[in-house]
Amino acid sequence: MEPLTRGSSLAEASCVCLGSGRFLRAVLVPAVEAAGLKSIVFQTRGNSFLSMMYGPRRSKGSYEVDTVEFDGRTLTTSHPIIAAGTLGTAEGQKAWAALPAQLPHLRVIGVGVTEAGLAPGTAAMKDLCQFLYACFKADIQGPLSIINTDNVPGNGPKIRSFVTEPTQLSKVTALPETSKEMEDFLSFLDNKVVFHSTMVDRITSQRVGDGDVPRAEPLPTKALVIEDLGNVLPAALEEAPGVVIRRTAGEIEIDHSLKLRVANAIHTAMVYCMALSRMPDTSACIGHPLIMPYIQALYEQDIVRMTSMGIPLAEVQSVYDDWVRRLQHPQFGLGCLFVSQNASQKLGLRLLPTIRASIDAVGLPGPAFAFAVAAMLRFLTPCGPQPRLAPNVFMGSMDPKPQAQPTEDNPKRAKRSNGTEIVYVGDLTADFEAGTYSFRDGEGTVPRLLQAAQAAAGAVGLADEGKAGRIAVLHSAVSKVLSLQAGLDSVAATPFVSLVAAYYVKMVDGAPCMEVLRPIVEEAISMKNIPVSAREDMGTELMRPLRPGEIARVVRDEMERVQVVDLHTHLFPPSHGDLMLWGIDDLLTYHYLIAEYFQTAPRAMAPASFFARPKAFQADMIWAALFVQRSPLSEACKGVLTTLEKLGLRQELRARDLSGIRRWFAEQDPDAYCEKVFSLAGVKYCVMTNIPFDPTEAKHWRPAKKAYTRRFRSALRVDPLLKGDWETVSACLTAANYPQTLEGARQYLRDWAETMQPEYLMASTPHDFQYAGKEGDGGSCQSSKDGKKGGQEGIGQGCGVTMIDKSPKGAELLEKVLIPVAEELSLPIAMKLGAHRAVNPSLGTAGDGLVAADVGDLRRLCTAHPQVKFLATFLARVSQHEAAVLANKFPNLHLYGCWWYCNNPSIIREITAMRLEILGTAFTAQHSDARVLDQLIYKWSHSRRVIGEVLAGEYVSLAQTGWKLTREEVRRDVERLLGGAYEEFMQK
Ligand code: FIX
Ligand code: ZN
Repeated sequence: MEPLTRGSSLAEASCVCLGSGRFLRAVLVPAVEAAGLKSIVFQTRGNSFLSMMYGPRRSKGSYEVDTVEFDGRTLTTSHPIIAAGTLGTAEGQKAWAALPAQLPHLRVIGVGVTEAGLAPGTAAMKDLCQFLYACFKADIQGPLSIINTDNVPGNGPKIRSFVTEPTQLSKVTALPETSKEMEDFLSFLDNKVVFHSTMVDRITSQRVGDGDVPRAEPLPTKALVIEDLGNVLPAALEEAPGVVIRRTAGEIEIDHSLKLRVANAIHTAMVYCMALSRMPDTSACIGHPLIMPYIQALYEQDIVRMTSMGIPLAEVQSVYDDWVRRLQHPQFGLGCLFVSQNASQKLGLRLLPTIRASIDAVGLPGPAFAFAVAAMLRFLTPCGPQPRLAPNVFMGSMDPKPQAQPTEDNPKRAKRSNGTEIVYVGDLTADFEAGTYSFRDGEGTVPRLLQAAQAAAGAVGLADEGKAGRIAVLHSAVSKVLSLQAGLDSVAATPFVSLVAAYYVKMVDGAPCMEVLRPIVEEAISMKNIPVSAREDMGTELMRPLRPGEIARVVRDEMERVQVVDLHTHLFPPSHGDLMLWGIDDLLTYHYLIAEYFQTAPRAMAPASFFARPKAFQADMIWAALFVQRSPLSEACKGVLTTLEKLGLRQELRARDLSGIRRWFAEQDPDAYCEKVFSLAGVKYCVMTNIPFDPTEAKHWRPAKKAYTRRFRSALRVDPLLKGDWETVSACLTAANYPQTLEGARQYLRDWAETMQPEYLMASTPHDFQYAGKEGDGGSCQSSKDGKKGGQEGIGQGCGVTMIDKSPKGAELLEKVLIPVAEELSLPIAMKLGAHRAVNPSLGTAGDGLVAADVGDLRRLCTAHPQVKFLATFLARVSQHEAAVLANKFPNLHLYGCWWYCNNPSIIREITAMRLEILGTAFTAQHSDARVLDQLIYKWSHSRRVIGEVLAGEYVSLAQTGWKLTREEVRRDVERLLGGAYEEFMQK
């Protein structure tokens, strides 16, 4: 053995590692290195590590570790060590025994030998004992800390007992010569050596193509917890990243319980339903519409109850937050079937403590927890023919594949299938295509019990009269399993067992487990189901006065957490086929970017020829001009970057790889992707813009209304009315057999409102719009086109039914069609004021500009119609102040959002601050106006950040007056600003 770098000496080492496995290399050595300690690493068998360090690839005495960040970037770090050795050769053994005599500064002995090595009489324990004896002989003063990285609770005392047990001692090669020496050695172990208990945690695999380099997730908050009751560890170790030192007895047990009951339990609760739904890997939870809210419900309804053990909520919450983040690392998912092993045992270890805590506290754990147990039992139910397999191995079958067929409406939808049988561990296999898996569960007691119950239930029959009998048979099997495996046979547990049985029966009777889960999640989302006591636990934290220094962080958290209502978008659900815009080409051809492109486009690229080309061509042009030849600095460009980055496409973005980005989008299924976007963007629901005058859209409503998810609500858009575009209106009336009268137009709106069930009626005003007030109120309607007095001009009989012989103007149609219908149907009118359409007509939508609208129009409307509610947003920055003052005067007016040219961070900042100062929280801070689904991701992420910064600033100035604020109040205000105030206004 020789030092790896010239000029260094073995004597510099203060840490020796027995083993060279991933935890030692990716956790312990970097930790002691951060504390300024140098290490020697001995592998227990073979010589791969040794030859890497000394062989031709020898790289200045360091080995590498790859850390894959959450955004996909890989960070490679080098870790210098003093020397490396192996216990796999006689020579290495000798070097090992001779080492302590050369290490005057030895303080830490790392032991990483796998769980099997942690037993009495193993080679590893012998080697450790040998080494400690050599330390004793060398009179090392210590204290010596044994730090094990094998993650076995109570590992410190366990290793101590293995090392000191007599048979072990008798194996030490250089036996203590006399019994006196043996006594001295034992007292050395007692006095100079501390066997610390530890907990280690970092998911680590290996670099692709180079098994010698560990590839790890970012350091978790508690990568290495060490119990140090006697305070003997080198002090600097406490500062090392990922290291937590516990100095009070019992603390590390709490760390273990937290890991079991939060992280491990969540893994167990998710993998069975995921595997049954044919998801091979836990990372499929990322953006999944049901799995992530399910996890949240498990936590909020039950897991959080760890506070009853005296653990502060903040601690439980931080373990949960850390785990949820790690779970969503796209590159460190674990095989669902791999995690599913030893189900019954895990039921006892990971789920039972929480089930008991909830039963004790409120009598019944939440439905999500009952579902978790039911899904596990469904997984453990042998299904279909049972071929001859190894003893205690059974076959199960997954849920049927969802029936999503490509439709004409949705050509982008494509299904791929390439499943084959895989070995997921040892002799167990799965075929995600065929939907089968083999599994083992201890001695097979539970699967056999469930199998027998299935057979008995089958014999009772599926007929109606047999149904109750079947249910009783299955119910009693579930109850037996839970009493056998989890001791859940008390009277107190009965309601829980019944709930598990109810879900289980549904699943074995054919309901896919995701369908059983869906209503549970929906109910949890609506928060109805969170038990009162859990709310109380959380309440303590929510109601604690915040320190000024915490405000910014709490506001940021709450801003991230809130599910927003997006009250105006141009989005459509997947059921609307091509009307749903999504994906990279739609993102790049957003009209904001088209306008930006034409600012500098070559003369040869005339708008007409640009628009005549396919969308992909247009996207290529824009990509090249705005993202390759220039830096994408504008808000619209940055939006594309944020969106792609949040979708996990950072690598492609960095490589400016448009084809790679396109490939990624081509693989997405529109329905699943749509849910993913809503969940990534944190949008509860959005309001669409539904235009009955547009035939391509109208066909999705009539004759049969398309069904769409709770994510989409409708708004009935009537711009042609305010524009005074009687030509369009009357063409639509004629086509649909309505008379060309004002009453015809009103009936047309009533009928469409009946069809669309809109949230509100909506219109943007033309740039020359003028509204003078209500007839008879001293005001009059004026024409939108020529500014002449409107009144009854152009209409046969005012609001009557006579045919119209001249075109009515915009303000008149507002007054005589829109307002009466809004009043009659109690629908608010949403106004968008300040657009100047077609400033450059050749650019289409991209050619719309802005004017400073007359805020007085809105004032006159609010005055003239106090019984009608108006939602309003202005496009020009100059209008914002006057509008805020107006909203302060009229309870029937609600301001919303920073629209279009105001949707830039600098202007959002200014408008939001001004609105908060004038209106408090009685307004809606933002709407996205997204036209392309994916834009929800960036528009909301950017806005959350800016609005949060402004709000935090306002709170800090509140705090300066001595005003105490709680997280609950911050949460209430944030919810109000991003949807709550709108919903309150709508309820008014
Ligand atoms: O009138 C509107 O709803 C505007 O939002 C649109 O006309 C505009 O094109 C837009 O998309 C702005 O964001
Ligand atoms: Zn819009």
